[in-house]
Amino acid sequence: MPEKKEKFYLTTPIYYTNGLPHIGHTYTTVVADVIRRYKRMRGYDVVMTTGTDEHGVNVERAAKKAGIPESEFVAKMADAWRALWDELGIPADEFIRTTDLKHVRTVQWLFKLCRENGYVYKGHYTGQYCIYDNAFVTEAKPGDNCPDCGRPLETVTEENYFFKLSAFQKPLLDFYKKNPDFIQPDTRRNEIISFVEGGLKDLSITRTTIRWGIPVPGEEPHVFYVWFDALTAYLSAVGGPEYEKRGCWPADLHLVGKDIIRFHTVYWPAFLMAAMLPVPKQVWAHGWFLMDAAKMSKSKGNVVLPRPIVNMLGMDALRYFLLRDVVFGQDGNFSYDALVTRYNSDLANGLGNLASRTAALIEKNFAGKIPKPAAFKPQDDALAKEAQAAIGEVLENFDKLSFARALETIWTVIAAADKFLTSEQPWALGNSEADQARKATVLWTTAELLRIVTALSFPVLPDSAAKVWTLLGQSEALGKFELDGLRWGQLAPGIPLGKSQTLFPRVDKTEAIERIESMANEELNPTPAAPAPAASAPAATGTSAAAAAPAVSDKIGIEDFAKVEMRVGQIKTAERIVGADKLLKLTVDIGTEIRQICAGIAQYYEPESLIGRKVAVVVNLAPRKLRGVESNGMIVAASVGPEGRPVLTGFHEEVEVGARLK
Ligand code: ME8
Repeated sequence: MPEKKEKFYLTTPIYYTNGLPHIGHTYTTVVADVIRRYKRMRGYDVVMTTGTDEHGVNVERAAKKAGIPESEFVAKMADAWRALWDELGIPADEFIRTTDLKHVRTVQWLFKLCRENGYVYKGHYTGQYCIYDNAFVTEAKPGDNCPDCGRPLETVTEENYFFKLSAFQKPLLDFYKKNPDFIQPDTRRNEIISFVEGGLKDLSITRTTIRWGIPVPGEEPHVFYVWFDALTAYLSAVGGPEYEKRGCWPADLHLVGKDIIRFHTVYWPAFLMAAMLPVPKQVWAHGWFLMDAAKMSKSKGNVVLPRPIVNMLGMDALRYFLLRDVVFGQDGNFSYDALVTRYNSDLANGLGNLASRTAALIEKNFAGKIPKPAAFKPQDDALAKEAQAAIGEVLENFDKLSFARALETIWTVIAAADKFLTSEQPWALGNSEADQARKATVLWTTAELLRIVTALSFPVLPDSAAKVWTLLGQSEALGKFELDGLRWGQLAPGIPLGKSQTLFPRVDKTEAIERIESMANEELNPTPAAPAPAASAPAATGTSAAAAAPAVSDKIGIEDFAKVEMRVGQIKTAERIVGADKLLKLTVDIGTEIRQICAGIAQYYEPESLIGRKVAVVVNLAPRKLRGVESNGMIVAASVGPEGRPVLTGFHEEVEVGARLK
């Protein structure tokens, strides 16, 4: 452990404010929080920064759409991001907004340094620009789509200030060579090295086509290019021009997704080198969470939200799943099924069960006090050896950010303890002195193992590990416990167990997934007038009139109503969805095409009774997935009674399929 507390400064990306956080953003922030907790337990003085990237065309457009000034729009969004991180227990130590004055000053200062050192000049640039990614695509032709997001590029010509990125090809390559750990994982480092070896073009770092940005002093209407602006946030969060006073810079670790690695490993170190400022020590690019093999995005309607999962299973379950199920660095598919399966097997049946079983046995046999072990048998020693070896292995894997491996090791030890209890059967031992001594040894061994796995899993499971720690009678706050001192054999006999609390109640998989999806639908498509709770409201399963009904007092103009395109549809087929007892999968003829729509009416309508029936369909809803089945539209139904029974609309006269409802 470091003598004097060594600093560790880590960052997540500064997220865009034109949308709200989904599981992808949550992933990066959770990983940062795990590292922060882990490093604190290794004796470091850790500072973690996250924040919001608030400038650029996208925000300008989103604010216009919302009908409010940009500053008001971004303030609301930044509040929402910050509030969610607080709610999830992963708040930043420094939350930086790119509209903060201290940030504005830092960006202007960095530009001045780069310019004074001869790395900035004025020129013209015409290129194909992706307004969604805020980047020119140098190799694109007019009419091309963005290679990253697939959306159409726009031709943009403007007077710019350019940054002499071309001058940094050699310095960057030398830097990568001297600092082989700068870019992680290795596959990404190789990609970046070949990109830089291919030659670097100068980079335009100001814009005149954008209004909503940080002004270049004395050069209005130039504003800074969003990446020159955003990357600098890492520095403005910890002192900006006075970074030396705070002592955090250079960053020890920038955590990013693989989508933005080039900005962090080519542009960012080049800007800093040009300004003669220290360069970060490491950039770690993780993979993407995918939904059906595609990167999540709200426009595709395939985002997973964190809150419904946390409401159903708890934050620790989400943290565990994110870190356990995907190898850090690689892409992974997100599936609710895998999430709940892991929850039940590893948390409810694994750690939760071991903790409650051990505590109950100690309670019953030793009046709730940690027993004093007697002579150890070879099987006890074997378990001790396994747990002791796991300490080193887990720390090594946490150091390498191999979270899945670290957790796998911890859970192998948990399984070994379960097996140990089952084979030693302390409950079957009698009251003779020898039996009592054996019981004490077995239960002390299990409790000691539990103490070790609890300390090791704290960075990932902070709430539940703290509960088990208290249960084991440990008074020191687990977050302050120093992992370097963790050894087998430290559990003191005689201390009373603490309060027992439910850790991970087992859940029914089908029901849990239905509830999570239902809450997610409600969050993505809020129903202001819906009286029933999100989890049970049929509105949330894609059927009901409540979803389309405005709040009674909220009058809307005809132009708002006109946005909803409702047509007469005829149901062609209807079937139940395995594992989703509320949902029916329908195919519906809407005049121009046959659509697949899921409707939460299975408890009230037999599929066969629906064939041929004409119903009102909202046809211009963004597609979404319900229980993994695509739903492209919504069947309108009245929501009746306190339980919100859906009653389908009908027509008393002959109507043509596809006719619009106005
Ligand atoms: O790029 N899987 O912001 P952003 C895993 N403002 N991680 C994901 C993900 C997914 N499906 N989707 C998003 C920006 N992320 C810039 C950054 S930094 C100076 C400026 C995570 O809101 C991942 O960390 O688009 C990714 O790099 C980041 O969110 C992108 O966030």
